[in-house]
Amino acid sequence: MTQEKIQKAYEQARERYAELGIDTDAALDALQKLSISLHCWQTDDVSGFENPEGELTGGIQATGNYPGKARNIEEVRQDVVKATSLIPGNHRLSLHAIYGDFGGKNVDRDQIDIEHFQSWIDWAKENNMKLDFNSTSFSHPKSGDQSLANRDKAIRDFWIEHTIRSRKIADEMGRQLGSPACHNLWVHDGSKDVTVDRYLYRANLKDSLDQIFAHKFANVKDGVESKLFGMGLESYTVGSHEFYMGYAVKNNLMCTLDMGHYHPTEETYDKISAMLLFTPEILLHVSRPVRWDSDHVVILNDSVQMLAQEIVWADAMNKVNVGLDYFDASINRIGAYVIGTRATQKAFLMALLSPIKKLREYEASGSFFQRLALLEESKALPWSAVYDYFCVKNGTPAGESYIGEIEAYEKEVTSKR
Ligand code: RNT
Ligand code: ZN
Repeated sequence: MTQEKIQKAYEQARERYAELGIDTDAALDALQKLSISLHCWQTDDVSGFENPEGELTGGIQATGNYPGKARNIEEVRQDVVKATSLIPGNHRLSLHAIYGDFGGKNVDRDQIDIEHFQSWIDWAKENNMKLDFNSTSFSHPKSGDQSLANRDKAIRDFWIEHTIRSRKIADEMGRQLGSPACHNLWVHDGSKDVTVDRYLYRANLKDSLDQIFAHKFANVKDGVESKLFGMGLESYTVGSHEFYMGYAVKNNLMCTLDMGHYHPTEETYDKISAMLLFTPEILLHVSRPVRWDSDHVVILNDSVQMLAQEIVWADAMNKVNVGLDYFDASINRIGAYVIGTRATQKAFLMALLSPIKKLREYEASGSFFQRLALLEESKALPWSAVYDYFCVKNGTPAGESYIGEIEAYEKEVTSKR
């Protein structure tokens, strides 16, 4: 596809959309403002730098053994730079606490501090990126099954200290980079089999969170993420959806909605308009569960499209923080980033280009056949010509042409690791 052809196709698309009263240039401006938070853990299957060879625990698992995973901080950065060069727009990077610049030293989780992330902040500045942050409860000798909800107060205190420090680091990232950092709190906490003291663990978790959030930070937006279950922890989850929904509403925090954390037929999109009435903002983990919380690479499926529609139609793009969360170790990892981020952008673009005014008119007048017909027809409008143009405008490859670039990077860089 030449630039000329892309330009021509865009002009035709613009005319077609104009017939429906849709302004493609306005949609492009809105898409340009959408900063997606790329999850650093796709580069190395959630290994981090404390003990890259160690086991991933905490009820989550990365499956696959594709060669070329990042082994250290330089390689993570190099891969993120490569991925973002193939994704149009300006994006954020979400770090986990195990990705600190520890300089070969053993820094325990209750000892992490700003100094271990200063080089990330400097790197982010140089690369024109903003940062988000996550405390890390898994893959540690004190992880156990319940982290912040553990029966043992010493264990809870350890994770409380870790999480407060994580939020402090996020605050400094937000301050230095001039954009509040989202801090996401996801901890594993459950049990494998029938549990009788369910109230006790939840009371423990609530108390731990109260201590954590008693500390106020001006440059952090706090999200709390629920989960349906963890692997090996199938019978009981302390931090269930009801638990965190209640906690977030009471404490004016964001709920983090991970698309893999609900029942298989339960859709995330329908939670947006309900939650925004009761919580300040939302943090999203765009993901793709296949039969379970499998964290497959995001694709342009119905769930992601409907999620984007809900956000756009609720006029909530400035209240929803879009982050990704998947870790596929079975395919080229940089390719995984590029596919998932571009798919997320496409979903938002389609939503921004939907004939919502007309759809609302149909709905208000009870014209339901017409509403469904227009929804169906709008799926096939030439949004991809608009996306190609968006890519060219941002100096990134349009269409499938990024495949060759990732193959070249694999040949020159990742296959030699
Ligand atoms: C796990 C949660 C959590 C993690 C990351 C690594 O089920 O989705 O968000 O995937 O923090
Ligand atoms: Zn998640």
